[in-house]
Amino acid sequence: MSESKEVIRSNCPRDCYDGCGIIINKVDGNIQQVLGDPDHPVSRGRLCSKCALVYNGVWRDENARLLFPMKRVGAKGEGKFERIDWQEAIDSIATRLSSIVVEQGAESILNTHYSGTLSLIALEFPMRFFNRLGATDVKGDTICNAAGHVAWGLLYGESYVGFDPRTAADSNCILVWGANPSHSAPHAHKHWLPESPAKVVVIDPLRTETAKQADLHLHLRPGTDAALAYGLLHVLKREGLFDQAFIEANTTGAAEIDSFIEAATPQWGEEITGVSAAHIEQAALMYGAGPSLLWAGQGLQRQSTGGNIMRAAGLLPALTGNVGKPGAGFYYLNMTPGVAGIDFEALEGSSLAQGEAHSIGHMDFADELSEVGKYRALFSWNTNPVASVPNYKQFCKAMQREDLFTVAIDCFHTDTVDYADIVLPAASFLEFDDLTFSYFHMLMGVQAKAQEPMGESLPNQEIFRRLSMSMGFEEKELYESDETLITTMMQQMNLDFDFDEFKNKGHIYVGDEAIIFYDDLKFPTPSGKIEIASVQAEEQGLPRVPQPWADEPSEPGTLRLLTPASNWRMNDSYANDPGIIKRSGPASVTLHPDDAKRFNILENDKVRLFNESGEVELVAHIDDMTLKGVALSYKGRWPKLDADNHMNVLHKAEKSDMGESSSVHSTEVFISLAG
Ligand SMILES: Nc1nc2c(c(=O)[nH]1)N[C@H]1C(S)=C(S)[C@@H](COP(=O)(O)OP(=O)(O)OC[C@H]3O[C@@H](n4cnc5c(=O)[nH]c(N)nc54)[C@H](O)[C@@H]3O)O[C@H]1N2
Ligand SMILES: Nc1nc2c(c(=O)[nH]1)N[C@H]1C(S)=C(S)[C@@H](COP(=O)(O)OP(=O)(O)OC[C@H]3O[C@@H](n4cnc5c(=O)[nH]c(N)nc54)[C@H](O)[C@@H]3O)O[C@H]1N2
Ligand SMILES: [Mo]
Repeated sequence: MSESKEVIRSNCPRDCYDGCGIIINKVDGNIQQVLGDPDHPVSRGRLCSKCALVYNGVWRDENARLLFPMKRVGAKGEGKFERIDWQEAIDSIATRLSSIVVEQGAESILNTHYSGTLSLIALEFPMRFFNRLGATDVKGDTICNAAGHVAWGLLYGESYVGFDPRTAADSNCILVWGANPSHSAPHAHKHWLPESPAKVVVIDPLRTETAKQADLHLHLRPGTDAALAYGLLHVLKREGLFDQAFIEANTTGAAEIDSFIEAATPQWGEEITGVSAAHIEQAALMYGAGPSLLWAGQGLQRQSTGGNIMRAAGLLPALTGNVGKPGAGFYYLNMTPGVAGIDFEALEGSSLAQGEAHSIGHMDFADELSEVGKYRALFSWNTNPVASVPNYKQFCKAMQREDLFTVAIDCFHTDTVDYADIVLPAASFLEFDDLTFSYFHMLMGVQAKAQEPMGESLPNQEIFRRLSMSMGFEEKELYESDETLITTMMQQMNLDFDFDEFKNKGHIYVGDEAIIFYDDLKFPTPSGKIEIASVQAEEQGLPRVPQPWADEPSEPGTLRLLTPASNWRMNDSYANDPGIIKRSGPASVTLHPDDAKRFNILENDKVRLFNESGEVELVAHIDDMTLKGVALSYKGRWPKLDADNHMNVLHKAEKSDMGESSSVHSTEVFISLAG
């Protein structure tokens, strides 16, 4: 009998800049392989190493996936559950929520969610339920990028559109500042950067693979970026590379930073940042040659003064006129669906909100949860907070409270699931139709259903339709079907074909040509200009202009611990895959050879990292890709797979200067040999 073969096009919905096109090969109705789509401009036939492993590994492994609703039968955190049926699960949640609403109000129900999947319906539709309920939102961006958004909001008026990467063809210089595409955007590292005619400058305390591939790497001391920005501006101004006409027409308050620029000589910059004066000169000339692009990474602002750093880095395009023309611009995040016309407010049902909206930030999450009686229920979906939030020890303790009714929705049996009273199994991106996007490239794609949901798992949106029903909610938006939602979004995007045709295409570009953002030189700030001096900032108790600040070097006995994106894990989503576990090895910390010598540490020694929050034991690696005084350990491991030796034990939950956001890369630790 001949085999029946089928090829399905889809797109990767992970929280990654790339947004790859995917091919799913089916034989006799079963998925054989998940590969990169050869016709997709980003993936070009290959997935990154991690996705190639897990999409052919744990994501399709029935033994690893959550298959049925369950209720807790052991202690919280123990991870012992018993299968129940969907109706019982949904009804028991609805009954409990309803009585909490009556007794204490819906704001005593916490909703934590983030970017486990970025497919639009599974990402946004559940918010209709929580808006209708009136739950307290744990603001997702405070774990990731809120400081940068606030900072560039003050400067440019917004930070949700940057440059269109297609414009790199017209660029002379790309400045990658505090991003590590070799891990966090592997295809941009492999294709987009090398293929652009532009010179590449990387600013990072680590000699990342992207830094190695660059024309110039500024190996700066962490937290000194604002000072470096002023050092670069000093050279640019001295060399006549400021665009005075642009500054006069399109910015406010430039004169107010003159004295800072004047004082920031390359020699001063070298002393403060550790980058040689010669490299500061060279980088400024490369950027100043223009047109130039600035890619500000999310690692850049995960600092105690991350907001000020982002504002200072953002001065470069403003003062050199690298805005609103081909090959020029600034980028932090592209809300591509918004550019394409999709109405986010409608998708997440903002109009269903009940009364005043309540929210807390991630840096307060553990404290808030520890306050007995304040919150009575916690929902966790599209996120695994036990593995990702600061103050790990305190957070786990709070999660053990018997009076906190906890519901976890995930595809896998994560550490967070272990603490749930009710566990609901989520269908994966291979198992339902949706739309996807890249937050870098101007690409929208389909997510195509390639198999039935595993076990009894359901897409997020269907879970919340059922919950709405059981709660007796009547608003019709809570019950809209996936078909209707997709049709509506495609209409908003003005597409002249249907979803079947979209599935054939796989993806579309928004705009036939590179979009030049801000070509009208209008900025959504109060003055309509780029606000170098900001009254809004002053009103928020922030400096009126970006300051040339730099963090003090670490105390002699301590190291600054950076925990950025790993090439093997997607946040904490892939940490349970056997192939990933094998390749990424045991939890380790990378130290500079001088630090290894200073603390008498040899390669592969077991070391103890500690601070007032706690301690962890890791294997030491020695490599001069870090700087003296800087330790590196990649994020995203599951605590339970590493005997609780988790980085976020050491992360104290201190807020950055803006947006109540994470300052995780400002963590200081002591080190000693273990045992
Ligand atoms: N030390 C340190 N900690 C950090 C960071 C750091 O740099 N250093 N970075 C922070 C950053 S930037 C972020 S964004 C956070 C991310 O932290 P998390 O939000 O915890 O990370 P994700 O891997 O995105 O978690 C997503 C979870 O969603 C699940 N999931 C996937 N698809 C679906 C679905 O369709 N439905 C449901 N219900 N679940 C699904 C996955 O299985 C996974 O368990 O971590 C933060 N934590
Ligand atoms: N493979 C993989 N890809 C991912 C993720 C993942 O976990 N794994 N996570 C996704 C998510 S949620 C996010 S938010 C993005 C994050 O991806 P990026 O935007 O690349 O941010 P990070 O990985 O946090 O950090 C990037 C770089 O910032 C550097 N950095 C740290 N401190 C400083 C500093 O003081 N100054 C400067 N200039 N640089 C500094 C780090 O050394 C690191 O190399 O990646 C996404 N893509
Ligand atoms: Mo993130």
